[in-house]
Amino acid sequence: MQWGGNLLQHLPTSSCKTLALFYARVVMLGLDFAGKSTLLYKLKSGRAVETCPTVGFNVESLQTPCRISFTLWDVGGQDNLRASWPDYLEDTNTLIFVLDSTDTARLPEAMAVLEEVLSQPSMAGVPVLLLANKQEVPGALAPAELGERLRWGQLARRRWVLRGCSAHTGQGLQEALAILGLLLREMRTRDRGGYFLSAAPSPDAAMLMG
Ligand SMILES: Nc1nc2c(ncn2[C@@H]2O[C@H](COP(=O)(O)OP(=O)(O)O)[C@@H](O)[C@H]2O)c(=O)[nH]1
Ligand SMILES: [Mg+2]
Repeated sequence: MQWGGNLLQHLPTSSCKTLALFYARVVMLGLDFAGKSTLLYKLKSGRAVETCPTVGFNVESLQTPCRISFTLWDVGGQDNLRASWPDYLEDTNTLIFVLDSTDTARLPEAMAVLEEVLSQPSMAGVPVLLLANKQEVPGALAPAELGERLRWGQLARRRWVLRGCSAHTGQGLQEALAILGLLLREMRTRDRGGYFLSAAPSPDAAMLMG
């Protein structure tokens, strides 16, 4: 189940060929234990590696399927580390926010933290890819169920997409990368004075919004 429609079918088949290459900065945040570091290394190496709590950050260079190169910053999510998050947010092209779909008890905390991050001046207009991780766990909240619990404060003011995934099995990760590529490309269009924040979004824009 996905939230925001099947974006991949709306990707023009020619988009990979016509894409100008550029280098982007993507920051990945979320509560501790959401699975951020596991996601980072699964994306980098294809393997589910054992992680320990991140103190500071991890960073890797990756590519979207359309060959947009980006650095993915995985910043420690423990309570006492969150004060440093604003230091990482300057010049962020897209935020990935990871949710633990099995941790309904901490969902309100995750939403409050997301809201605070998005209220930083440097995050104005920055699109958000919400990853509902740990989908392979029986009883995990489906993305649509999570979507119904999302707060609409800062999210309503920007492009966002919610997808389910599993850093353990790799389920949903290629789709997530493809969507990330779309968001980065649109962000770039906006920076060039394109349609991204215009009053009448494109049909794809409508598909992307939750
Ligand atoms: N079942 C399951 N466990 C996961 C998944 N992703 C991460 N984990 C586990 O969740 C725990 C926290 O992962 P970690 O990547 O360190 O979380 P972080 O604090 O957000 O960086 C670890 O025990 C991971 O093995 C997933 O997709 N499914
Ligand atoms: Mg970590």
